[in-house]
Amino acid sequence: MMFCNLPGFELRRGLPARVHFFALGGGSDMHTPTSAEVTAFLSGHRRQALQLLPGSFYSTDVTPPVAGQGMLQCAVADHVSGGMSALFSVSAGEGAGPGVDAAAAAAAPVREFFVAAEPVEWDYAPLGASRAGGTASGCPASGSAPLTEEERVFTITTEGTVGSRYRKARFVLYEDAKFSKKVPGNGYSVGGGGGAAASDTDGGGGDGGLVVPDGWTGLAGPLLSAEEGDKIVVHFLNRLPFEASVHPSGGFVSLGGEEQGGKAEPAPAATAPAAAAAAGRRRSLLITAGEAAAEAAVASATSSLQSDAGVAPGKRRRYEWLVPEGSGPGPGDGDSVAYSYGSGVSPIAHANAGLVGPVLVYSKGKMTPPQQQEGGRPVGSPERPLVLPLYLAVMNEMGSPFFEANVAAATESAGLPKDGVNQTALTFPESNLMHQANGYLYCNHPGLLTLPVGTRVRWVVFGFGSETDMHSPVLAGQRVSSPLASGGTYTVGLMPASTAVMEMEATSPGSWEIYCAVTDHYFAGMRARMLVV
Ligand SMILES: [Cu+2]
Repeated sequence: MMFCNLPGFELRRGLPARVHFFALGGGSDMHTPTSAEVTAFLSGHRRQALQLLPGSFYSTDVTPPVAGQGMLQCAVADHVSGGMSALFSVSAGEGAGPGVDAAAAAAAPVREFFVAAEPVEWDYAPLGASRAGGTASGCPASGSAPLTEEERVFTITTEGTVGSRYRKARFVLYEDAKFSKKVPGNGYSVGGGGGAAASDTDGGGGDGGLVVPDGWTGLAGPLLSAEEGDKIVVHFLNRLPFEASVHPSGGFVSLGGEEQGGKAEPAPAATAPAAAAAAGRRRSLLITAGEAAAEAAVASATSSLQSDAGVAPGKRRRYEWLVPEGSGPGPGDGDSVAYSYGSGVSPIAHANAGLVGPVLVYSKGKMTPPQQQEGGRPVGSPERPLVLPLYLAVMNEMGSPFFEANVAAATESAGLPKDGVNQTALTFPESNLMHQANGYLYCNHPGLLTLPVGTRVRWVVFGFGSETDMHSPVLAGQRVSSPLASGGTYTVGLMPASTAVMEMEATSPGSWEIYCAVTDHYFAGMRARMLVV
């Protein structure tokens, strides 16, 4: 049944349940069943989403941490729109209250984050050229090449293409409740290069060539990291012209939250882009009646297990989640397991705008978040790897709340005639599908990620999107392992709303690409560059 019409799906708090998933069908039948309220346990791994292909069958164990109502859905965007969602209820069970142990929750260590959602004028290809291509020996690290005609479909504004500049939204990490000082690198490892700001390495300049440029992580939302049993507190400020929220997966238990109006900023003016966006969403090519209905269903099926209350423009809210036992890594996962978060108000549209980030949950005592790496051993060692995001998605700018405003802005900036960018042009839809890695195409990331041989990097890999969003991240030339890559493979399969941790050791000097091995994604620009020295 569709749109949460399935009756009678009931689980019990604290009682493991085995859920059997299977899929049939054709090429569009790739599915990623997921629920924000529970995590799946599969073959020793904790998973945010399962990855189902036609003919595949998985039996997973789930243990709901609290009583209430939850929602299971396929996270593939077109499937959310089509109604592939079901509600379930969790009963309290005998002799147990509906919630978590209040005393234990009160005593849990707190991991605190100050996150704002902000508009940003983004350029997917600020160099206007490609730094992609070549191999270890074939491409100088600083070299760039003109974009080809096929590549320019995504980067140049013409009568039939929007170009590489879009207004977007992103989650930005701040130092404190003043929301005035940004955390360097959006909270990821950053620095090196002999005196760059916020060097994480011992002794400042004595960093042996390590450079992690601030800004290299692009559009990736800040990493929320915690240990199993901790509390995550997010102080959220919405600087966007529309309602937004912070909504994590991972089976976290909402401990409440409150609106914080005291220091609210003036509401962002309902600018022309916002008004156009509101009007335009109903007219854009891929927003169908089905999607509107799905968004409404998602909004109305607010779960009682998870608080993802939306925050009005200019307002603040404190979210508080317990990371319950059972959200941490499984026995096959190593020290940490990845989840992701987005804006629950309109998950698809807001993800297309840019509101997505990862969560890393460590086993007890194993957390070494990058913002706490100082003194002691150098970062990038086996014990304390650099932590960097690898955010792969085909961002559909036609599904962004800023879509109409972006077309209007492109028309104006390119000095096109009155009719401007023609939305019926054959090239138009493709020109709005941005095959980005951390927010950039064709290795346009600022600076150059430079890693001395021996550096360890923990890549937190995540994505979202629709049926085209199956990705195979490759960290070329280096020693790579992942709990989710068995049998000696060097990549992990990444479907929409999936997450993975890939551990890398820089082993081979040269200029190498980080890319998606799906060929059309590769040629459309889903590539970044790293220099191993
Ligand atoms: Cu891909």
